Amino acid sequence: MTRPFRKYQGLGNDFILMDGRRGDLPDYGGEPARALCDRRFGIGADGLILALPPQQGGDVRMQILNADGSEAEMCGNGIRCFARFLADLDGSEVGMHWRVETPAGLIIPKLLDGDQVTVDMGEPILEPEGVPSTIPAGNPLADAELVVAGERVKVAAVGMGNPHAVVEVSDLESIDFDRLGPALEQHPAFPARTNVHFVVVEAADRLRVKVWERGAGPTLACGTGACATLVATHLRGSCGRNATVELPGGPLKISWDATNHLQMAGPAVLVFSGSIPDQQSGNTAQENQALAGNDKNTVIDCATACTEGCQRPDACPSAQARAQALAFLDQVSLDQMVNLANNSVEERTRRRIGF
Ligand code: ZDR
Repeated sequence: MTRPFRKYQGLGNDFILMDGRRGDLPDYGGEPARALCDRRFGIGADGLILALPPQQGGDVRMQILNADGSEAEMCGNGIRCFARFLADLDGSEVGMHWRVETPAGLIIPKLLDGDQVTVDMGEPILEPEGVPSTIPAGNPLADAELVVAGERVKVAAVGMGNPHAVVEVSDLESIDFDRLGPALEQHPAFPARTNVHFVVVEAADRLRVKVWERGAGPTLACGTGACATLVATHLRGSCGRNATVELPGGPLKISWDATNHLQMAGPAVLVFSGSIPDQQSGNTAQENQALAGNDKNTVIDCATACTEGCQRPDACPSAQARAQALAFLDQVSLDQMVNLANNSVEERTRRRIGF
């Protein structure tokens, strides 16, 4: 068996996307995601994003797995790709929006013309515990000088559901990016690790950023990071509330609106589609079901998931179907059943021979 996937990119931040809205995807967390994202032995991507059944009244749930197999709470470029992916699958038109459940809360992407998608990214998190970071709370920005790989660096901590460290520099070329990036990603001041952004403020409405992503290393763009960078530089007084954030992969438009929400606009583009052999996937449906704690909203295919015993004895979909059939049989006489069967045979025969 194979499973279909599509690959999308937003400013060169690239993702494998898979549709599991019917609840039929295995768990790809950890090694399976890492293997699929591998650029030599796999499809190659900065992350794997799954569309899953909603659990909290949204339209759909998004799971984001980094290239190292770890799970992220949010992904700005990824959610634009996610919207384009759903639109391509479902034939959605410009103006369509989705209420997407993420571990960072409900995020709403909306289709614009061409390849553009706009996203209400929600409110920034400034309290260090929420980022999470041990940098002491500020007023309101938490920033402090940290020793990173032997250098003293002024770092601001901002959350967009996922953690970000923002470092203002005067020149992106002269920083020791390959040393400072991973050292800051793993710095003890960020207990859940962090995405790292080095920023030059070129004008009050233009920032230039270099990104070291948690779980993926250097990437060409970061949507949540562009928002966090605007928040940090604005609160330091060096930038306005609206800016073009120039990333290695291209520009994102970010604005911090009067309702304290960050709005992001940028492209999302289909690269190619394909299918993978099923053995590259993670847990079986059975293992998944056990992990999901027998969530009653999950669709179960009893024929494949329950071969070694019922996976959901307290609400078995197969038993429910049998009970419905028995109730139906109770209400219908033998003659009615024979007529029903004859009619349906007749109907199918007519259809086959084109009457
Ligand atoms: C940077 C990112 N791709 C985006 O566009 O927001 C987010 C991906 C997730 C990130 N690597 C993390 O928080 O672990």
